[in-house]
Amino acid sequence: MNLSLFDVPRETVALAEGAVVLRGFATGHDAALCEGVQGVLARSPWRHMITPGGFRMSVAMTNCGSLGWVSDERGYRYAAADPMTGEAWPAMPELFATLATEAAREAGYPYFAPDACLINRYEPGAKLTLHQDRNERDMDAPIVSFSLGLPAVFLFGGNKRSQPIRRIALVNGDVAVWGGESRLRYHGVMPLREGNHPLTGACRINLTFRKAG
Ligand code: MD6
Ligand code: FE
Repeated sequence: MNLSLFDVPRETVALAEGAVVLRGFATGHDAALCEGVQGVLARSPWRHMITPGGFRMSVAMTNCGSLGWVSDERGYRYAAADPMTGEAWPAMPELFATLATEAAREAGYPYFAPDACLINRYEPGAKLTLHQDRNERDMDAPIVSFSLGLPAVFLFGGNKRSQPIRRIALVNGDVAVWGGESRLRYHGVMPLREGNHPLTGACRINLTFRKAG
């Protein structure tokens, strides 16, 4: 094995019923995942979507897979075509789907077959306010979320917005898997701190895999 300064040994951390962080799960695949992201970007570039309330999101996004998450003045939803290009979203790289299925299995969800991968880019200051993921049709399927590049502080609350919130550091290679009793928990990401990562430079990239359709 070839551990660098940025690698984390594998470990499973329970967050709540149905939710775990697989520390270091994707560390050995981080460069290949980033290459996959570059391939997606060549056809569906980063963009800052607009919230239904009319605000520009600080996180830049794109998607791959047969469905992609989109937001605009009309609301949040999944769409088969990229509204920016009018074309289908780029296909999900095989490695993405394979790793997402394997991470879900390790977390106790043996049949996860994602049809959507939302790709998020956080630059310093970018954040995701507390939200629930509720646009997917099948709430029995978990969400599988890969962190690449700079570390972030993940906010993990309860099923009501008012419940207490835990803070969890997510670093390059960590994978959060989220389902069952935890599927509708509120969560978010604190404003990203400045930094430089050998893989991604001055940003964090997050891949969240869903069964959306
Ligand atoms: C992020 N993730 O980590 C944003 N949602 O950048 C999410 O919003 C998320 O990580 C549901 C389940 C896991 C997640
Ligand atoms: Fe989310």
